[in-house]
Order: sequence, then structure tokens, then C-alpha cells
Amino acid sequence: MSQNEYRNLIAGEWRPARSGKTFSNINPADHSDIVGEFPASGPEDVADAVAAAKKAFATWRLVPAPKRAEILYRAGRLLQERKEQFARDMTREMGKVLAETRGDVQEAIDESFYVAGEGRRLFGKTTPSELQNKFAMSVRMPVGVVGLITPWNFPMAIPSWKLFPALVGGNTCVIKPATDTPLSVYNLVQTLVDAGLPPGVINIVCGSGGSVGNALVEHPDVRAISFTGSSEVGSRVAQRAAANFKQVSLEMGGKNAQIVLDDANLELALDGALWGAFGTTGQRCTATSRILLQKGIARKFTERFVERAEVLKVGNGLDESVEVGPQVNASQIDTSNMYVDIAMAEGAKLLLGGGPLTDGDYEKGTFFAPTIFGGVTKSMRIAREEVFGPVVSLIEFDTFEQGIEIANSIDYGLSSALYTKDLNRAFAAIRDLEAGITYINAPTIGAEVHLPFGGVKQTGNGHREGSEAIEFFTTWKAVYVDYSDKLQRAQIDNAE
Ligand code: UN1
Repeated sequence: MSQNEYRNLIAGEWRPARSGKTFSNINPADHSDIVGEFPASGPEDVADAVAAAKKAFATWRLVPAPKRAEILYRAGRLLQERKEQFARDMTREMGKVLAETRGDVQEAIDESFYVAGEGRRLFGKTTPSELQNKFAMSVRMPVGVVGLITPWNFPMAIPSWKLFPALVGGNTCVIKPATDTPLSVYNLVQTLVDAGLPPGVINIVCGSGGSVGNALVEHPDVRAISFTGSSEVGSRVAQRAAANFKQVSLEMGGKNAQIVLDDANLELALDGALWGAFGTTGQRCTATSRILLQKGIARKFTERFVERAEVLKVGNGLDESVEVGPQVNASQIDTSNMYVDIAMAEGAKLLLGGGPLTDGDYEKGTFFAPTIFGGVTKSMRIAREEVFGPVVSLIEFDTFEQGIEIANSIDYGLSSALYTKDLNRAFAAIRDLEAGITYINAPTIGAEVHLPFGGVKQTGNGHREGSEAIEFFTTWKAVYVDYSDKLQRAQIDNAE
């Protein structure tokens, strides 16, 4: 196995795909840089991995949760030591700038320490029984073998959001990394193995959604699926999983609005909008893709926003001076291009950017210019559909109530932000914005791991990651212990 040839992890062994096929992981900033070759697996590899996870479950579920958690503490410390190397690997395979890939690894570190604490906190409840000399309680049980399907935009953080709570809850896992970013999942799982994770508890199967993802979702021994990706794919995942009543947690798209009221601190709102819209090259599900401007501040904001976005440095994320990296692949560039065409046809006004960057070094990769549309109205597709690129729409409104109404006039509901100094309006917005996350005077991106993460409407199916992930990765058992030494019948009128 050459140094940059990677295999699946099944039952603690590194195995090639049974077919022997591989695919290349390519640096989006420089296509001549091949990060590694990864197995192009199929359903037969998924079957092997699920069998290994099922076998490991028999013993892993019996390891006390505080002991399972100790592995996460050790992994967290190892991740701290390896942070710089893993950030560099991530920038190479995914493109986002080093400051952000360091942040991505940091999010996994935060998650490891936070979830490790859950090992001593997997609380159940006790409650009085309606019968004498009978004890009633609820305890959390593992779900079993869980399938995890993870995206390329947070290649280590999001896998950690799923793997760590699954592990501490006593489950065993099969993970399918995004084909654009498998190396970061390898780095994460290798760290868990080095921290003492037993063989078979996590298995990695690389390959496409069509061959690996579907097989995982349909496998009868996989009890739950946690998916992060587009609403389109999420809907198919849920439909397939429904056939055998599998639990599914879906984390999907967003069309997140930053609302700026006339009384806002203009520079603060600009800082937030630039970071929210162009950080991670707009490729976050929490990215700011609509900026809703109250009329009194709209002109000034628009001028300054364009001025500041124009000088953002786009380039290879390994260069510390670069602020915006490439898009992850050519198909994302196609999507950005398509939405520019749609917006122009709808009559939106192009204020900046509008196409791929191809001169000089840009020619080596998949770069797209930071793009701003003005004169957007809420019914335009550019105002309603997720682009997942550095493309942002400016929409003007008159009253606070209209701002909220426009923010809510979409099918998604992940993140939202309001910039104002008016406390009353801030609290009204917290109540009225239809989103799983609301920020006041902070951008739409930047959720912390110990709060609920997820959204309403077409963003999700009701589950939350972060602080609530343990709810998905455990199942409740009600326990009754009768110490009366006689048959007591609940709900039956017993003669006293
Ligand atoms: C995502 O884009 O899917 O809140 C996750 C944020 C990050 C996570 C984003 N902490 O922007």
C-alpha cells in the first residue's frame, strides 16, 4: 500500500474495496495535487462493515459509559496534538482556508470533551409507581449499529458530532465519508483507534452515495441513520429508510438571512455579513445567503459591502494570507454559475463577481468570485434556493415586521441573524424567526457544540445535533421492579 493509498476500515483491518476499485481525492485549489486514492466500495463492503459492527456491538454495549467516554477524552487530547497537521490535510482535500480548518478540528476537540462528559451523565429518570412497593425508572439503551453519512464542508467536525455521541451511547458505527473529503474522517477515526477504540466499533466504508450510502440505509442490521447533506438527498434517504422503520436524523439545507435594521452598528453588521457569506466560500449550511436591509441603511451598507467583498483575497487556503478558498469541486462551480444565470434572468442586479476565476494560478483549481446580487425580491429563486457557494442576495424592506416576514418566506429554517440595538425587536425576532438558530448581533455561522444544532421546515426532520444528539443515539427503556412479592395489576381496580 503506497503512502497515499487508503483503504476501508472493517473489523479493525484496513481492507481494499472488494472490487479493487479506487477513486482519487484531489486538492480543489490545485488539481495536480492528488491527496490520496480511496476505495470505491460497494454494497458487499457495506455488508462486511455492518457485520463487523454488529459483532463489536455485543461487547461494546457492555463497556460502562464512563469508560467509553475515557477514549473520547484521550482522543480529544490527541486531536489537540495533531490539530495543525489535520488542518493542513483538510485544507488540501477540501479547500477552505487554514484558519477555518483549524477551527473545524477545534470543533471536533470541543465535541470530544463535551460528549465525554456525557459518559457520566447519561441520566434516566425515576418516578413513583402507582402501585405500592414497586419501583419505576427509565434508562437509556444503545440503538445498535448506526450508519453515518457525512458531508465535505465540515469534514471532521460533523463526523465528530455523529460519531462521539453514538460511541458514548454504546452504539457501533459504519461511517461513509463524503467522497471529496475522506482523509479527514481517516484522521479522526485513526485518532480514536490510537486512543484505544476496540476493533469493529467504528468501520469506514468509502464510496459514492449510490453504491455505499444506499446500501447502508437499506441494510436490515443498521438501526439508525444520521445524515447531513442536501434536502434532495435527505428526502431520498428518509424514504428508503422508512421501508423498514429505521430512525433517521437529517440535517440539510439552509437559506439563512441576516437582517440589518436602520439602528444597527453598520461596521459590525458588515463584518458579520462578510464572514457569514464568504467564510468557507459560502459552503456552510449556516452560510448567510440573504442579507435583508432596512431601507434607511440599505444604500450605505450595499456600497460598503461591495467595497469590502471586492478586496477579499481568493486563493489556495494553504496560503495564510488568503481569505476565501476554492469551491470544493467543478459541480459546485456549475451550481454557482447556474444560479448566477437564474438571478440575471430574474432581473437581479449583479453588483460583484458573477463567475469562476480562471486567470493565472486560479486555472489550477475550482475558484469562484465572491458574488453579490442587489435588487433581489423574495419571490426570486436566487432568494429561495440554496446555492452553497460564495453568492449572496441583498433584499430591501421597509418595516421590521416586513423583514421578519421575508426572512420566513422560504422553505428552509436553519440559521438567522438580526443586527439591531433595539432590545424589544431583538426579543420579538427571537420569538418570530422560523429557524433552529437565531443570532443577535452576530453572523449566521458559528454554532457551538454544546447547544442544539438543527433547523425547522425543510432543513431537518425534527432531530437536533449538539447538545441533543444523545437523544437520537440512545433509546429509552422503562423499567419496573416490583418488590411487593405479590401480583399487582396496573390500571385494575384492586380491592384494598
Ligand atoms: C454546516 O455548515 O453544516 O455553525 C455546519 C457553524 C459551524 C457548523 C456548520 N459551527 O457555522
